[in-house]
Amino acid sequence: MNVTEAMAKILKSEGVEWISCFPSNPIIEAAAKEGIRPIAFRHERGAVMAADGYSRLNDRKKFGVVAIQDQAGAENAMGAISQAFADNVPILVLPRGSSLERIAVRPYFTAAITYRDIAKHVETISRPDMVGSVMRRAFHALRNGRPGPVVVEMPADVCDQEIDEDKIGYHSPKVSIQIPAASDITDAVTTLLKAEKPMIWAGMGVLLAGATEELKEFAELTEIPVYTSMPGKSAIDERHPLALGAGSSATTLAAREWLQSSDVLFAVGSSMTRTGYGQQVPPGKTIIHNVGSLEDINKDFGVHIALPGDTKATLQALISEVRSQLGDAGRKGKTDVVEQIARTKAGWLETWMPVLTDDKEPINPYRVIWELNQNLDLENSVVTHDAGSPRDMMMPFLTATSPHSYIGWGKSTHLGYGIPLMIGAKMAMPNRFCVNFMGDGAFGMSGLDIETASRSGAAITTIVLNNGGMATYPGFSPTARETFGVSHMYGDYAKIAEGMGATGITVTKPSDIGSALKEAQKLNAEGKTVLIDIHTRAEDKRSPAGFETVTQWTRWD
Ligand SMILES: Cc1ncc(C[n+]2csc(CCOP(=O)(O)OP(=O)(O)O)c2C)c(N)n1
Ligand SMILES: [Mg+2]
Repeated sequence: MNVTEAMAKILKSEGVEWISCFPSNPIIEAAAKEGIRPIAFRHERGAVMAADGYSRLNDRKKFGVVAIQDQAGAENAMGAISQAFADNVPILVLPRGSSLERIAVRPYFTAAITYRDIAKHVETISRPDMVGSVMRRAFHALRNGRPGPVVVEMPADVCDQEIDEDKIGYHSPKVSIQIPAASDITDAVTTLLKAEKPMIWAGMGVLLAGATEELKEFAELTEIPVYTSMPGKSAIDERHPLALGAGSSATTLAAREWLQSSDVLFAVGSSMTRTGYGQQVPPGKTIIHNVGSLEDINKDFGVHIALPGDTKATLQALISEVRSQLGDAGRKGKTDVVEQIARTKAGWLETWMPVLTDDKEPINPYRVIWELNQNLDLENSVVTHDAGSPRDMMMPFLTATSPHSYIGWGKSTHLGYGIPLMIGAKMAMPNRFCVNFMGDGAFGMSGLDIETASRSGAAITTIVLNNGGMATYPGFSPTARETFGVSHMYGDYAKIAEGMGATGITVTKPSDIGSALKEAQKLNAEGKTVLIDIHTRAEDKRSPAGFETVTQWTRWD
């Protein structure tokens, strides 16, 4: 067998069931021969984004694998790999490489060099007998330490060479669980129980560690409310009385209030990265920080008690410490935190109800979110936003229920991620209704992968908020916009979807959104991909700030 075939055998032995790809790379054929299904996307970025979606829902037990060609293919994939890197998502990227003698010769693009800044681990197979050790390091990096893209570049001359099966020498790496020091666990619990107004900041690490039950139990035992970061959304059921909500730069009023006034913040399963796509943490708080990657502790904040280690094991240790300090019931029912949250939530929702239930035309995008909450079986769905205003409108208002019922993503937020991300999600959870919520600008970045969804049978639903422009930038470049039409665009997206084998539904009346969503769920269950083109207006209101409206334009006026 040759080195490429040896790699396919290793992938098979690691339980890889499918790979996303864009031809050509001989691993596609070798994988197919091993019974690993290749799904070709319309663009390398889409293939990477789908691998990302698959990994996010598999909690580091299975990984998205993506195969692409050298040069143009490897160059084209960079945006999506950068996004997976920014969000700490473990994917295996397999770019074909040139023959070894071209690696340092201009203008050849060498992924193993250029990807170093956007990958957790990068390696080239530079000799046939290295395939086993390179792949061992790759799977170790996927399973252990900070998650992130892992790249194995496959030089053409090396990968075409023969290798005896008994020389592959692959060893499958296991997960190593690390736990914080016992004295730090005791200090953390003592500090949290003494605090005046503690809160929990839960990140994606809670989901990846499969620690959502432990998070709930710890919050209930201590009556400490839980905020989730954008990637952490769905780590707690947002109907839970201790749930404050999730945040990008927008969030719920309850979350904002707690973030402002809490004295002790316990970050769990979160890198606590300062980002414009997240809530800010005001100075002066005592910070307790759990995360798997030690290098994230003291990165953006001075941390008082560091709990580096596996998030599930850490929460379990904290739960037993609370029990040993307070007894089995903890302090359940002994604080008025639940009432405080309920009061804030009720007042906030009351002010937002006219927006959420707005029945004017063109449709208010918040009304679409309201209808999603009413018409989806939320526990059995996976919902995601896209870059720009769809993200900030969804974050406070779409109710995440079961773990992974929502995918919050984006630290550089690549427009158009939503469609391929949902194809990957559907591959991971074929029985869930997978829906992405994007603007018409975002559609332009990945719209042709609707055809990938139709062709592959990964039946997803795409909602396009068709406002004919970019509401994300209301006052942006007035001369360029008014004189030259920059940021205006048009399209009959339902018709485009029909041309790609999907069902297109156009909605212009708020009262028709619910039935369109029901129809989409029925069609997806029958294996048919759906696009709902909703004629919306630009909407600038963001939670929890005021209701000021800046944007006056809309194409449908
Ligand atoms: C690849 C990429 N380029 C640029 C951006 C910056 N960006 C964020 S939102 C946005 C406009 C989105 O327009 P649309 O999808 O129509 O949503 P709307 O603003 O109208 O709600 C742009 C250009 C981005 N996120 N990703
Ligand atoms: Mg738009």
